[in-house]
Amino acid sequence: MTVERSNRPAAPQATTLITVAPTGAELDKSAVPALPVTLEELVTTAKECREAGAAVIHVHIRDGSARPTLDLGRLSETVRALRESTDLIVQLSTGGAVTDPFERRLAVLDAAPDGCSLTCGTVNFGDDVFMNPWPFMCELYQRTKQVGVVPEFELFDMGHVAALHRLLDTYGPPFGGHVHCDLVMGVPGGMPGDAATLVQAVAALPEGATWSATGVGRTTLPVMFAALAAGGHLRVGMEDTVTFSRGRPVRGNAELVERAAELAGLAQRPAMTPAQARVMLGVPDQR
Ligand code: KMH
Ligand code: ZN
Repeated sequence: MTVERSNRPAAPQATTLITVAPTGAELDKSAVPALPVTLEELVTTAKECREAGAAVIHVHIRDGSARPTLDLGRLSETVRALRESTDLIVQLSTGGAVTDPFERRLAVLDAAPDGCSLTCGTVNFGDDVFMNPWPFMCELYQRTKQVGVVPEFELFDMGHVAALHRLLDTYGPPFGGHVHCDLVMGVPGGMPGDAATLVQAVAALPEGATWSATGVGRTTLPVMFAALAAGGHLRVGMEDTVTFSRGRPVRGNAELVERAAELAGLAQRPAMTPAQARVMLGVPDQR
């Protein structure tokens, strides 16, 4: 599907926003021992990633058995702990796991994060389906505005870009006043993780929007290089890739952030601080 180019996203910035997505909902701790699944592991990872150049943390949490959960008590405790131990912008996932019901995903906002993810459409997700029907998107978007949480629009496919335009046309700008998107590329069932697709998606974004990109699995590096070349920001982390280089597993999230910061520095757009990211994204200071 082709989405018409209607306008221009924001001009490239002098610095690069690095978001770390350390855990995700899909991987098993038993298969990936370096995955942070306890609150203690998550806080340690967050501190290391902040040190390495991250400004935003995209958070999925696990229960006592390391299974994905949207338990509100745990989510609230996680937001508190991350705020106490770092100045990272705390973005909770409203995507959760593919099995999470819509009501639980909406209730994530009650944990009062700085930001949340908001996926702009349903997408095949490997053998599963990640459900984001239009009424759910609308409900979630309206709630972000009511409670003052800044959404990041997750775009897995070109059709999601069109749905984002529709959402903004219908309900107006987000809380914070700024549109920031994340192109999630290379998911089996979504848009491919390559430079040509990235350029096409960026050209279709709303006027003034900023954007990050993340390439899942082996598309990590091509998407990172393409995003830097096109003036975008970066999301990295073990949610998206657990292989650092051919045959070498990721040892921890911080080395993915370090690599992203190094490449951003080489591109003459070093990593931005959380304070700079708050200004760009329209996220108010920590409450
Ligand atoms: N775990 C995926 C089904 C998000 O965080 O908002 C959804 C996901 C997107 O990770
Ligand atoms: Zn996620």
